[in-house]
Amino acid sequence: MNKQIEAALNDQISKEASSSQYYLAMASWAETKGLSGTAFFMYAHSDEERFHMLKLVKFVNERGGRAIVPSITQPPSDFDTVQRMFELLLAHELTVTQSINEVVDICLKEKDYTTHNFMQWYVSEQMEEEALARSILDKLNLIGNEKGGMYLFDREMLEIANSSANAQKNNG
Ligand code: OFO
Repeated sequence: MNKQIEAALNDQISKEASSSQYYLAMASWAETKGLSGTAFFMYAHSDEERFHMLKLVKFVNERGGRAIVPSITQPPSDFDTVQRMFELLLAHELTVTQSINEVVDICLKEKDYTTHNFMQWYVSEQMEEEALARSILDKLNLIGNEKGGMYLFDREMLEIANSSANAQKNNG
């Protein structure tokens, strides 16, 4: 495997691992605030990021490179408000999108069309994740500080997490 591509993919492996830790910290914070639906959503999101990492690890190794398992850095443990937490989530996803785009760019420069093709899955995944984060933030803006609204929001987060888990099951 081209060394530059291998390094870029290993860097992405590290970013996906950090994303998983970050969302796990958000899940834990939400759980301690009694927001069980939001916590469930974040636990599932953390698992998804681990899956993104594993998919890259396997790809690198199968293509003759060597995937490096990154060290764990401690994410923040306090997120202040649910709104702030989702703002951070969106900001984080935007940096991940940028990083995916950089990998795609390197693939084109190095004429590695196989990795380019593989990375398209991540390009679409980022589009979906950004759209979901924006729609959740829109809901939170509508609710404002209303307590009853937050209760319904939390229940909806549970539904969103369940329906995305079912969609993934159906897509194999
Ligand atoms: Fe891996 O998709 Fe979010 O970060």
